[in-house]
Amino acid sequence: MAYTVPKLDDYSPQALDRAAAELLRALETESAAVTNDSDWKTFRDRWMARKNGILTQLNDGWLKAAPGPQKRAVGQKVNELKARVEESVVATEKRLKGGADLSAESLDVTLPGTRRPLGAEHPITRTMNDIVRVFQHMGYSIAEGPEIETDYYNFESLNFPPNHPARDMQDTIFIAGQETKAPRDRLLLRTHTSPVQIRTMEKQKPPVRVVIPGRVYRNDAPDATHSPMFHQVEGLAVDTNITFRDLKGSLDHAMKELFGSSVKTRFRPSFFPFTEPSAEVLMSCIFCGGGGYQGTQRCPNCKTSGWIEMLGAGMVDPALYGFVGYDPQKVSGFAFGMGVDRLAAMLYGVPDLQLFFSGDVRFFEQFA
Ligand code: 2NL
Repeated sequence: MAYTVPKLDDYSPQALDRAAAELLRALETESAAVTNDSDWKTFRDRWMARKNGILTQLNDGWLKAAPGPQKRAVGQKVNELKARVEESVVATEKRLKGGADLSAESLDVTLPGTRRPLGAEHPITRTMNDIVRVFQHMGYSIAEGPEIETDYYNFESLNFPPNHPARDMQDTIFIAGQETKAPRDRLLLRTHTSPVQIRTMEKQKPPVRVVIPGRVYRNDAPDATHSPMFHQVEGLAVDTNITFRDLKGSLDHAMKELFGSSVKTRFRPSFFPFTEPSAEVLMSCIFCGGGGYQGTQRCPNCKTSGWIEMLGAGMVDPALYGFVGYDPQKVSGFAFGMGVDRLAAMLYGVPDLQLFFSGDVRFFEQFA
């Protein structure tokens, strides 16, 4: 039989407690019987509806009808019951929402689960991490920066003269609709990670030791050896008394860490707008040991030269320090940059760069 609010004839504390206990038993039983949303609404309304809900009935039937001297005690009891009813309604709803309903209709535990196959580490990511780790061990920090850059950070602050060919539309991917901006604020896709080194120097006083891995962009048609998006790791060391010997020693050490202590390095003159002097860094070929031949076969990796081009590097052009508030009389430094994609292709024997960007997990699993 469903509970109904009894009329109270006896307002003694004992009678009040008995009536309250009966009500709470009914509350508990009805709460336990609630199994779905619609049940819960009925339950809530039966107990809490302003119009003729059980709480309203308590107010009208017990409190208002109580004789003067008992009103205070009845009022306290009714308030207590009201709190218990509200609690129960909230708790019942929580039980419905929170607990997973394991009944057959909502979850068939015999169905196969959703497969979430693991991917495989990308060989470019691995190569990039391998390079970065060597410099981390030499005390370098890692920095990253935006791939959409301003003309200022990508070119101007790096000493690229206004008519340098790298600024040409042929090379650089520009963001459309920048004509209303001042030339230095116009946006483009960074063509190297060097802007991050400028940003690092702006934020941080020397000494600086930083490596920057990241994606860069050039307007090149994709083929076996080109991609409009590729990867670089650049590095920068600025301090007092940094010399070209530090550059040679650091990069020679880095190549030995990466490829084994028997590799040799060689430096030959080169040019970059942001370094003076500049050098190309070559490493003895790790495939043929530097001899140029594997048995009687010509080594395809070094094309019989015995050397592989690994990096570009140089002493930071003192003109750059002016852009970042360093004193060129007090500090000096070296910087280097290397392309990751072609190196990864050579190390993993991948004949076409486009395979790296296919997103086919079966290709990546071969190297994992
Ligand atoms: C390459 C050559 C290089 C740098 C990058 C650099 C950055 C600053 C100052 C001076 Cl902020 N230099 N970067 C220097 C020499 C070479 O990259 O062949 N990269 C793939």
